[in-house]
Amino acid sequence: MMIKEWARIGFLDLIRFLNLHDLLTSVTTMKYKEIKMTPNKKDFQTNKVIELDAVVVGAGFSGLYMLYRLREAGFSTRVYEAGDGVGGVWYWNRYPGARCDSESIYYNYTFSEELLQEWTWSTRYPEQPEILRYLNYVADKFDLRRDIQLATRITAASFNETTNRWEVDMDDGTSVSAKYFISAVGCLSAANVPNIAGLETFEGEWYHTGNWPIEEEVSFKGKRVGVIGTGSSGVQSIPVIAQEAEQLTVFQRTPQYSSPARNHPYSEEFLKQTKENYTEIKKQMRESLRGIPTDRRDRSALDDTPEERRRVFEAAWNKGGFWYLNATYNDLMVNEAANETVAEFVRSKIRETVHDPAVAKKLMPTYYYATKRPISDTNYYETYNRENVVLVDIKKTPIQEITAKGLKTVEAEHELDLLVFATGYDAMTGSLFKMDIHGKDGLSLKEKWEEGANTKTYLGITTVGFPNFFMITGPESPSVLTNMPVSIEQHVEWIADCIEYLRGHGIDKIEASEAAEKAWSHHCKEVADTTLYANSESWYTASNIESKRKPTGFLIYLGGVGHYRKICDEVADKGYEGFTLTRREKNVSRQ
Ligand code: N01
Repeated sequence: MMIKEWARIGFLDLIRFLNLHDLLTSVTTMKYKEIKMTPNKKDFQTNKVIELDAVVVGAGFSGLYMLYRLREAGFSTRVYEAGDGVGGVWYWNRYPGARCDSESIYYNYTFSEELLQEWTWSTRYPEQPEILRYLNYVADKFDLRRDIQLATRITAASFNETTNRWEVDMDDGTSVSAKYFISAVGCLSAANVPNIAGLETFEGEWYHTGNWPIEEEVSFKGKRVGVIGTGSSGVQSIPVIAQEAEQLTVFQRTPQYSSPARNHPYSEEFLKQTKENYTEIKKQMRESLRGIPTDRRDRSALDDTPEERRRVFEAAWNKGGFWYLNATYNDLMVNEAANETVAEFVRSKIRETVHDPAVAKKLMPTYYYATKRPISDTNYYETYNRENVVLVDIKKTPIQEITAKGLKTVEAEHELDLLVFATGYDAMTGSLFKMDIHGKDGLSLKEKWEEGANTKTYLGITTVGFPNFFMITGPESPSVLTNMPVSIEQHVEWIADCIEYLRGHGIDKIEASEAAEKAWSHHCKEVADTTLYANSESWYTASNIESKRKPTGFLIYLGGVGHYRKICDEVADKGYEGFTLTRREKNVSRQ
């Protein structure tokens, strides 16, 4: 099936076909009761129960905008953030070489024309400190900090069926009550340090890329450094570490498809043109497949001759960034033979770049292109030509243990002073599971999603059994396969509009219907099953986490940003089709 055909799959038709209309918007009456809080549901400093309209978890891209939208609409809202500063993943990911692989002019909020005009990015692919500065600028510009509580982790949240409110507990012992509980935890924020025997005996320093020290400067100078993992974080950090370390040993389990980012400063003229055209750029981003206005050629890779194909791939390679390579043909992810053409193109580049043929061979992936997230790099493959860099294939010679002096594979012991875990995240659900979330009848989110979240959400925003709970970029939404700020803005706006609708219609409780959830999950799976992504062995399917090794299926909706937006809008236009809305008898609004 061609990608353009995905757009024809009508989710709402499916709902109609399954006769879900009768289940929709079943309005029951229920007397709104006074909130009864257990004694510990208090702020211990003031000894008062804090009652809010909404609690938002996390102060990254999602949490900041959610706060802004809800506050603008007059809802009392508080954001809780575990970090000491705003920024979410951009606060924690301070590893060397950390930068964004979406182009900066697209990787920003678009909701404020003033902000678009005021902020100027320095380079095409911005580094972590610049993105963090941007998010801090946003927090200040919109006066968001007064409603953000930093250094506070939400540990638990439970839905009180008598009050139809969430009771939310923090790690400082305080609790609040909120009508709406909104997750803005991000998809990739629960760091995964694999359970390798002996780590506690290691006498050197060790760090995870996603939890890089904040105050302390990590120096690689004169050190023997090991990096485990060659995903985006490994591929970005390896070339930078190699320049400083005395010796760098890379422990690679699976090679990656990576293309050069070709990062560069923006010219003043380009930035001026961009700012003048943001209205059109924004429209293209919102209607696109992946949230970036790249023109995906509506042509099969197999319709071109090998020479013509090579020319097309070369042009994309030279433009820089994997998004361009992905956009070369419309069937790279749905046709094995087409996929092999781009896979072989990248392998040919590795062959050309890496001097030692044995090392080049180790670096060549053999799985379908982009079924692990592709990467944009700066001098990644070139780094293996350096004399101080060694590549160890730990699929062939697995890691046995970490010792006091370094890391032992079945073949050799590698002495190390510093070890970097670039081993990724418990993605999509890991951060949600860090909180003990309970819905109706005490149902725990962890238990509900024990076998994978991929079969149990409605629109990737809500899940049955957890009323008044919303997830920004949750499992089964387009999220991480798109330019994130675009998907984040769409979710935040949809959730804010929904909450305003509930207030306007005197509705106390919103919950997805089982039938709608089933239909949505079925739709997500049927779209994924038409693609090569269904074969993915990566965090896309949670197969990187030992405890989740059971195949969970694909966790992301592949229908595309524009198409997904239409579905969500149609659901809202039809009075929140697929949801059960419970009206309160008396209009005792707390909002
Ligand atoms: O993590 P990953 P990441 N023993 O899961 C290996 C986003 N991101 O932090 O492939 C040995 O991709 C694992 O091997 P394998 C982006 O979406 C964006 O790099 O499972 N090795 C793999 O090589 C990205 O996709 C930016 O066989 C082990 C690596 O560790 C996502 O975050 C920058 C292992 C993990 O790769 C995650 O990227 C950075 C073990 N036990 C990240 N366990 C931007 O540019 C895992 N590995 C925006």
